[in-house]
Amino acid sequence: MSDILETIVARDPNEKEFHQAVQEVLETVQPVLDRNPEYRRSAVIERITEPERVILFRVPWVDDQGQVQVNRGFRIQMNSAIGPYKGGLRFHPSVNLSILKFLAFEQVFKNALTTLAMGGGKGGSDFDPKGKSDNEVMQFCQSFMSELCRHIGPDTDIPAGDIGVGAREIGYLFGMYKKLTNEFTGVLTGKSLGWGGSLIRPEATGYGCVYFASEMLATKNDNLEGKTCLVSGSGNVAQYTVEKIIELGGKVVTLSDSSGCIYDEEGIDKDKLSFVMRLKNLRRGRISEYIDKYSEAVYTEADSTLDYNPLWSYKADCAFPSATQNEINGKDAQNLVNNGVQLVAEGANMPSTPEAIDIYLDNKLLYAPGKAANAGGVAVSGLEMAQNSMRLNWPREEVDNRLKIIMKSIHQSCIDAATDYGQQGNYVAGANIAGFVKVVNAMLDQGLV
Ligand code: NDP
Ligand code: 2IT
Repeated sequence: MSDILETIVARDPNEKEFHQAVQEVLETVQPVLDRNPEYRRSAVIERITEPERVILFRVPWVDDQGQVQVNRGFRIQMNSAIGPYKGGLRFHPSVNLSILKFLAFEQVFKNALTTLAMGGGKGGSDFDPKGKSDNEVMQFCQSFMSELCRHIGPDTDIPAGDIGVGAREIGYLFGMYKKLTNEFTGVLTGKSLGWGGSLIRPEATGYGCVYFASEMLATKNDNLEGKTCLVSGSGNVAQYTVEKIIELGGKVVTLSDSSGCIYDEEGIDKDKLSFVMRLKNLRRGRISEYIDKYSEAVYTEADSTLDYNPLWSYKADCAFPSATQNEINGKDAQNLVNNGVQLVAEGANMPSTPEAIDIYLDNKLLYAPGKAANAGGVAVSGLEMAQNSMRLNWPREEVDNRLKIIMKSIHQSCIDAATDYGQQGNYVAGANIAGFVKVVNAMLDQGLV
């Protein structure tokens, strides 16, 4: 297997996030390959690690000063064996091919776990929406969609949100797609409720992650009531993770953004969460403003000279990383263990480094990798597609119930696949193996395409 990874690294030596995601999957699916020699003969690893198509394009737009700006746009159409490409768009200055390939690769397995018919894709731009006016964001989104529109469609590729892409951006992207194609179709998910969106889609990733955590705790006859929880980030995923933890009787004591983190020993209650939602979603402010309103909380500025993140060194029972990739390193993971954390459920994609994951597994934590724990978001996107196709809207309870059933089913698939391959309780192995087998079998059925 290491020879395949070596070839992948040699081919694209600068794609370290992609290599990290591939390495984790390759290590855990080795026993599947050993049991199925056909997989080797059919070069399934070489095929599943190579995107079906990579689209890279120029995105020119005019800022409010009349200055022309140029960003780079991407769409990685990774794998369509079990359905049309599906996955979010990320707008963040750090976006590059490596980050989007890792996200698209993870998406393939995640989508397979949801039980719905969705292949994997991811896209985005190095455009930074922070500090831009609504007009600038619209100009950018329209230019971005003027190229992307020819590559997507409701049965081909259905983008959605991710970091930096929320309801506002989806609205501008959808408007431009509709104008250019003269079609009102479910080509994007995460739409607003009045024009094709699904109830529970905004909540789905955070709620789903907490449902998954509850399933893991239930295997130990435990639940979230009275548990102290660390949550990172303060965007879409973090906000609804906090909302559901509060509802289930847990106490959340941290939130963050890229500038720093807050610690509120009393717990972030419903009122404080409403303040954070208004601050982040309407005013687009910084989390540091939390302590102006709630002076009992402490704010710690992010410090890139530190080799750990202070957010992960508070005493707690559970951790829900919900910001970005590699936000928990080995030292952070050790801090979590030393401070009593027994459960890590990843709302973000690949937030833990390989060293951190080893520490969770060595210490027998209940650890849910992102591709299982945060699959609720894309799952409800799949339900949004289904509603769009039927031209119907399901009520809130119906979507939430389906989300619960899907998260339960993903949890069970992880347990079953891990057990089948002698890795009881290892959700990393379980998620990778269950997703891999489903996609690879579909690829083999469909021949060499
Ligand atoms: P948002 O843009 O709503 O929020 C992102 C949050 O993470 C912000 O608080 C942001 O802070 C912080 N953040 C982003 N980049 C960094 C960074 N490099 N360093 C530190 N903090 C950072 O995004 P989402 O909540 O939608 O996404 C969060 C994570 O969840 C991502 O990993 C995403 O891939 C994943 N995810 C999202 C899903 C969804 O449905 N939205 C579904 C499944 C996974 P700041 O404002 O300072 O940038
Ligand atoms: O990482 C993810 O699963 C998402 N950003 C959501 C993708 C989607 O299509 O809803």
